[in-house]
Amino acid sequence: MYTQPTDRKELAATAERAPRTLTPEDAAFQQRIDADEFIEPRDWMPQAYCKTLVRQISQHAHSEIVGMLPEGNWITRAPTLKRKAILLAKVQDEGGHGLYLYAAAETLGVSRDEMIEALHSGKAKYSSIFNYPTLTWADIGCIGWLVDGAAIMNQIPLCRCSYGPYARAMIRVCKEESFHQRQGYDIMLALCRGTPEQKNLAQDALDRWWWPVVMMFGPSDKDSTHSAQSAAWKIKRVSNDDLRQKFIDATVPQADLLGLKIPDADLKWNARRGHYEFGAVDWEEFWRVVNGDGPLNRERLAARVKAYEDGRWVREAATAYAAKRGRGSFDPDAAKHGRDSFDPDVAKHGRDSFDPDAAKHRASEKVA
Ligand code: FAQ
Repeated sequence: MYTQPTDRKELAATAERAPRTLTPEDAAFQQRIDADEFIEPRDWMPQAYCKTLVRQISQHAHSEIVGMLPEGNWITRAPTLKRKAILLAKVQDEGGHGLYLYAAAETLGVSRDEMIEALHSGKAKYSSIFNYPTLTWADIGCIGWLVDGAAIMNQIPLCRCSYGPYARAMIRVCKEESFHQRQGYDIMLALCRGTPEQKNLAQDALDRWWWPVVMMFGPSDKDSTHSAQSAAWKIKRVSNDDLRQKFIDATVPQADLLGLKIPDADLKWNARRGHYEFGAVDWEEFWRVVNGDGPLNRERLAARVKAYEDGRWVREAATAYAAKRGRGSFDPDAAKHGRDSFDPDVAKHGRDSFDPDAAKHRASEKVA
């Protein structure tokens, strides 16, 4: 789907050292941005633009993949078969989002291995929200309702971001997130219409998730290091604080409908501003979690590293198979276009040596 221009290989590494004087290329690039043109992988771009995108898109991809863990924790314990099937599909969707995003970042010349290494070594960030535990089934409702709700609020403007592959990936992601948000709200609705114990579970989950979700939008605009430049490049179309406000304005009526109380004593409608006022965010907690010391940071990273190690044999087998077929490495593009599509019969019985006996046996299996 995406090409990988090799001349970008060094861009991310050298961007910070690049002089910040405005060259004619920089000016022409900014004109394209100002004219709302999409920037495509083979187009000229400033090194710092490339580096910012690699940072943001890869962190976004890591968030999707790490984000599978808290909900994955409940697949075996979903209360009904229907809820289990829905949750399985949702968690699988998040894995898919991670893959679109890694592919979008690869168009900038960074490899999947480099990105995964940065995640596993703790160098790359992922969203703070996924370092909190899922203690009850109501937490799964809150993740869909609030975490996916916040993710959509942040990602809809990204559908118009200036980098084409990222913007296009976001369109599909947002459609799926919108379904995820509704399924979360549906869980909350069922709990709030249930027994008093069920409603208490819903309130308890909201009490624990509300502030971490409010923090998800990132530091306040005055403390945000990347916002000004990202806005100038139209990577960011709406600021962290504006998105946070939009999210709170949209979510308070939803909580009212559920009959739940948002855990913020300072929350009140300001008719003059047309917005809700809200209490102070605990930024110390935010930075503690971002910097690796949240409730489950270590467990989340350890789970990702283990999954990577457990899957090593699959990658090795795919590479060995590709080498046997005359290529050095597994080519996902070829696999997608069916040139080497997986054939379970061949995998089971081996293509290279024809064994008439085995063939006869297979035929009789089919007849029986
Ligand atoms: N967590 O200068 P800014 C989802 C870092 S997807 C951790 O404002 P920027 C789907 C930031 O990286 C959720 N770190 O940065 C799902 C920077 O550090 P750096 C993820 C954070 O980039 C649902 C530093 O603070 N979504 O939930 C966070 O301009 C359910 C300074 O901040 C995206 O990634 C944080 N919350 O704005 C999956 C969307 N906030 O890199 C499963 C794309 C900030 O200099 C289940 N990303 N930091 O070391 C963005 O829109 C932006 O990157 C922001 C941050 C808005 C997150």
